[in-house]
Amino acid sequence: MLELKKGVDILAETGGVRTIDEAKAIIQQHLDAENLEKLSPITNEEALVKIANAIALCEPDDVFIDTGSEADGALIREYSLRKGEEKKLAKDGHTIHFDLPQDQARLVNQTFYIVNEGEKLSALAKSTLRADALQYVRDNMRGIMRGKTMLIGFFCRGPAGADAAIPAIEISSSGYVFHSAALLYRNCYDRFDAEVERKGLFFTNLHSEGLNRPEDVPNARIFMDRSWLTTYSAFCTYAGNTLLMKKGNHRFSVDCATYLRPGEELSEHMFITGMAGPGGRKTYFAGAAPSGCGKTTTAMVGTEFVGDDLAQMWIADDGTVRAVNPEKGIFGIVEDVNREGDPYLMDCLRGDGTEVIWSNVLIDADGVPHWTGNGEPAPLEGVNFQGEWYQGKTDDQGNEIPMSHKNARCTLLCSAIKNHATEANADPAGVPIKVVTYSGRDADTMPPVWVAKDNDEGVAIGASIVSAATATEIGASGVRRQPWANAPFIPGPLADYMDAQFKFFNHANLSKEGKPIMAGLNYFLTHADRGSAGKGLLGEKRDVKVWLGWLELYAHGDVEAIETPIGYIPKYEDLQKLFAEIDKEYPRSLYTMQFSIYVDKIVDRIDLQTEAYGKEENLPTQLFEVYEAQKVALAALKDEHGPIVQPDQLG
Ligand code: SPV
Ligand code: MN
Repeated sequence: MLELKKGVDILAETGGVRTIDEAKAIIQQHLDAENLEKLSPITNEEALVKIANAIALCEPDDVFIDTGSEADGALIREYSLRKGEEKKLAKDGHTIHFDLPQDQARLVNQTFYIVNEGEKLSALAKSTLRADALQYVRDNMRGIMRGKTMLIGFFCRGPAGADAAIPAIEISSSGYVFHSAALLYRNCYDRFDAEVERKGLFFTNLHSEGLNRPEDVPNARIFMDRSWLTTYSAFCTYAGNTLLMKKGNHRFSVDCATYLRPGEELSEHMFITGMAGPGGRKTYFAGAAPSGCGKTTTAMVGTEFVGDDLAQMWIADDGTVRAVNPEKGIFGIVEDVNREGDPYLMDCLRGDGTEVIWSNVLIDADGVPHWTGNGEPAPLEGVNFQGEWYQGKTDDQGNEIPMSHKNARCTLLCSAIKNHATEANADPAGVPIKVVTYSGRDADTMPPVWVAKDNDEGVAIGASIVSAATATEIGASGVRRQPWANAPFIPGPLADYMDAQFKFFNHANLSKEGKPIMAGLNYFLTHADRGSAGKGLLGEKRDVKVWLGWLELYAHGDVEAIETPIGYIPKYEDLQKLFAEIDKEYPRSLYTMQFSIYVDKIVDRIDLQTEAYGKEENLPTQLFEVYEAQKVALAALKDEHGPIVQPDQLG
């Protein structure tokens, strides 16, 4: 359930502004003539009341309205440098921002949904009662911007006018957050009122870093008020905790899709990318992967890269699934980004002419950034996320401190990347999604690629993603279930979200050609887990092109596949041809290792998922039907061929 405008509006309660006249008086009092003039095109009364309340609560010294103009962008960059939030690097347009050592990733244990009494949430979500959140905001955010400037900007999460695009207000005292917002989100100052009118709602985000001291980080909170579509964030700077147009508003978008347009719209933690196929056709993919599992790299393998993190999807009148990227930039992990795996991104990071905000990498004495896994000689010393650094430096537990944090990032415009489909990313019609993929970090069970036999099985692939924990979330460890790679961002019960997935991918309005195929991807199989004496992973980053290339062909019926109980897998000869196109030998022995069906392991996985989902209330029965049918087929397969079945025993 999603009940909008239910319970106390914390911002209004703490700001004390109730009417548009009171709001106008506060605004008049705190904005200088220039900024008043800049705010004048914004006439939406609800938006003005939100802004006035934010001012009344946070008590900034002054207020700056970001119109998205070049001049305003320059002022924001200057403000960030003046405050010391960013520093210039040797290369023109490059800056470094350090988050406090305690604030290097999403603070999952300090991130809460605000709930009303009696409201049901996802079993995987942390929540706090409305009254407690109100108390926190009152105690901690009153006057938090004293001595600072409040920056206010108007954005749209998606090309203005797109069916699934949603407008958002960003309010922060951080120049870094606003500089990042300028690269990552579409400014929609000119069309904000119209977009709110069209969509019928907007999101509001309020952040302040406060004094930005390590001792304050334990008191940092990230709140999402589902009922009032407003986020609050204090005492942190890491963009995943502060630039809440990203994951904070993604959570609201999931709610809006699930409860306001169930089965008609989806909001996913997915890249969007296109692959050129035979005859110059373009086939678009949307793919989910948990944080830190190669989503950005996969997106950039496409010939028509659209976005690397989020997708807003809907069913269009022409019977296709359409997707827009709510962002226009990337906030990408830099660890292991190198020439071989990510050539276009490396051109931006090491070449001239791209504006880049680096965060939490090592800066050497010459003002050059360095990071782990870049394939370049490492400097002996410099400054990184924890201060002075030299090779071999250890922390107080005796562990070696890496050159750059595992979650160190680069922020830049997508359009800077050579294969970016900038026009497609600006089109409110979105791109037609023909292939949907789900991937995790799975060392030992699923093959590199398999296609669901129907879309119920496809939804089950999404439901069954697992991964090893990654560095993007503080406090996580071990192997975990990662439903749709979206679970951290699903506010309501998983059953509701899952039901919307089954409805969406089987929607009666989808045409035969428009209905996407759904597939699993896994780049993380290891030699050891496939009984080989070899070391490390069975595949390499460049293989991604082959897996996507095969799916592109399969989606158009240009290749045949081998049927297995879990879905369709590629034939050796087709893969061999695709590997030849990337100048790589593809021995049959490798194919056999990668695509053999490890029956017992898959059954164990199904049992794990069945048990875990069995604990959720009102789960759609289709999921259990898919699992049960697969188990029966796997048992029959094992009876016939034993526990490990090679693809040539099936073909
Ligand atoms: C992720 O962790 O999935 C990200 C970065 O995309 S964050 O903004 O922290 O969510
Ligand atoms: Mn993400």
